Amino acid sequence: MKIVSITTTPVLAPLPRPVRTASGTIERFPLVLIDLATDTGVEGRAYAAVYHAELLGALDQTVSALGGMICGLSLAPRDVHAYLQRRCRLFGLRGLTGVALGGLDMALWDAWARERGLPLARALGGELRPVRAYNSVGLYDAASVAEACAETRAAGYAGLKIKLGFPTLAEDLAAVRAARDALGPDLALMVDYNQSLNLPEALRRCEALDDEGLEWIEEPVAAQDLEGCARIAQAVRTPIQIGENFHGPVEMRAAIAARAMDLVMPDAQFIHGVTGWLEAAALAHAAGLPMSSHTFVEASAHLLCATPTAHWLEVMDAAGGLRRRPLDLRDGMITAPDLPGIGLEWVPEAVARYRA
Ligand code: SMN
Ligand code: MG
Repeated sequence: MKIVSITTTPVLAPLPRPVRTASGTIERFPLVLIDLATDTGVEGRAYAAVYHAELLGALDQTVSALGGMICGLSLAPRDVHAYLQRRCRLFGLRGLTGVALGGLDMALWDAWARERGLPLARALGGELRPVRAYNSVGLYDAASVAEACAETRAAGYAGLKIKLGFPTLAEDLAAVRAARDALGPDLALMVDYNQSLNLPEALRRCEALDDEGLEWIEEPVAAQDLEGCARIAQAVRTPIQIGENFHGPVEMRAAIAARAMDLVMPDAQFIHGVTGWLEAAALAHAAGLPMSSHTFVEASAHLLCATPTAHWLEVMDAAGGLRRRPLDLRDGMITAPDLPGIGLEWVPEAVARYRA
């Protein structure tokens, strides 16, 4: 079976509300929808994402360009992945080229699993099973966070992640305490600084948050500052979580070597797709690190079924406004659809409406 074409569709996907972070706000999610066609009629479907609407055109062109390099090749996802790694060696696979590879790789595995009539989780040798899921929202102060908590409880999630990084520690603490009160004792609470603090301030704030019963503190400092991350992880009892900014499994290997985190959460796209995720899952297993997902909820619900140290599934539903099927969330757990591949289908009217 050969790859005959890759079609891309840039969209600004609608969100229930903008996602405010300490490092910028996402009003609508800039996505490139990827459709891969083969000579036998089997299709593959996935998407790539970039957080800045201004870069959507560049991502679209990058996915198309890398897609052009693989037309005519056999549909063997690992071989195609290795081929693209070789082809891109001079420029490298960080940034747009890396996320384009990640999106294409997901589409390749989707087609590969569909061809076998198996959900991706089973095609990877895992059983399709429920995975513990948390709702991931933006920055809410103490006065407004209760509403996000109520929605999270009502929807049936097992936890909530809020952004932090207000001008003062007092505001961060107040938001955490208000969220904890509103969530009740049974739901987990995570916080995410999106790399917004310098090291002394991160040490001060993380130490101050240490008795708040948090599931984790995410990206307190620049994700590339592995030494800084390691110092915080050493100093604080609450687990430090990083991983969404690992560009490929090699960067995760470096973070493990530096003891930069207690928990790890690669992003299916940034880690270079399903192929990169499986390598990352092996690294996490060998290092004894619980591994969670970042965005890309549809593919991640499958991937965590094939992850020995699977921990939490993040629901930051970037493509939810375009997707045909709602997420299957029950008793705090999400199960990927029992359909061939990732099980992703778009609503054509929504795609046409939000096309960029
Ligand atoms: C995040 C990053 C980018 C877009 C939305 C959310 C965040 C997360 O860091 O962990 O979900
Ligand atoms: Mg994060």
